[in-house]
Amino acid sequence: MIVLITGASSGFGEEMARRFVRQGHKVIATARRAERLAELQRELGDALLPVAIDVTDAASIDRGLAQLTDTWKPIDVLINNAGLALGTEPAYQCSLDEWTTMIDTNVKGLVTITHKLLPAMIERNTGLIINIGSIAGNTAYPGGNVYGSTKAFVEQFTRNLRADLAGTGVRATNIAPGLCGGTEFSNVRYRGNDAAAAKVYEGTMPLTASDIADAAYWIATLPAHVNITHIEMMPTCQGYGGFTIKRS
Ligand code: 8X3
Repeated sequence: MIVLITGASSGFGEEMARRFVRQGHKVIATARRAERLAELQRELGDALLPVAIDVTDAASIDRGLAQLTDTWKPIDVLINNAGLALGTEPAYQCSLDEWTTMIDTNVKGLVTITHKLLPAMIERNTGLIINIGSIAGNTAYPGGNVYGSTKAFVEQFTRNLRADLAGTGVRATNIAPGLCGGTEFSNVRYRGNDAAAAKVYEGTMPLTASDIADAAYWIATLPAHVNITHIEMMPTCQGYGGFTIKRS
């Protein structure tokens, strides 16, 4: 298989790249940070092709895809992993710039690269798009505001892809993880406040990037007639809360 992964310079993306390469597949690892991708290639060898792409910039996606030689062009799996959360403040205290950054990456970036790769999958009548969503796309929580909404988009976009793709050989999946540690996710969300980020995982055994890679690899290696549409993953220490009622 040839697998293109966005946001492959760290976290889930990096771990998924390792998983697919170690299982004998080829990975096009994309991210903005070219030096991190080069490091990953030194670790994994020539089965990993580093391509610097900023998914928020359509021209950058075009430039990256134009670098692919014929042997790398028939992409079997697109993993839309690039994404981020910024902040946990209530909506009325948030920065519009941060909201826009999340929408640009989690929504616009994801649909742009999908739009560019989907026609070739349809033409070959085979392909799989794995979108990385979040439990925040299905469950509202204080401070989730735009982050959760972008992930709700990912959920519904995946379902709507299924609606259009039924009867073609192309599959689509949303993996929606809950609390997941060992990545930069919370450090980014808390804007570099590593102590606040670490607190998120205190006293828990969260999911790890390896757990997400397990799910992605399982989904990608199922028989061609099986489509996992949505998979929600939580660590066993996590569950659902109730509704909030503020009483005066
Ligand atoms: C990551 C999970 O709970 O921080 O998407 O929103 S959560």
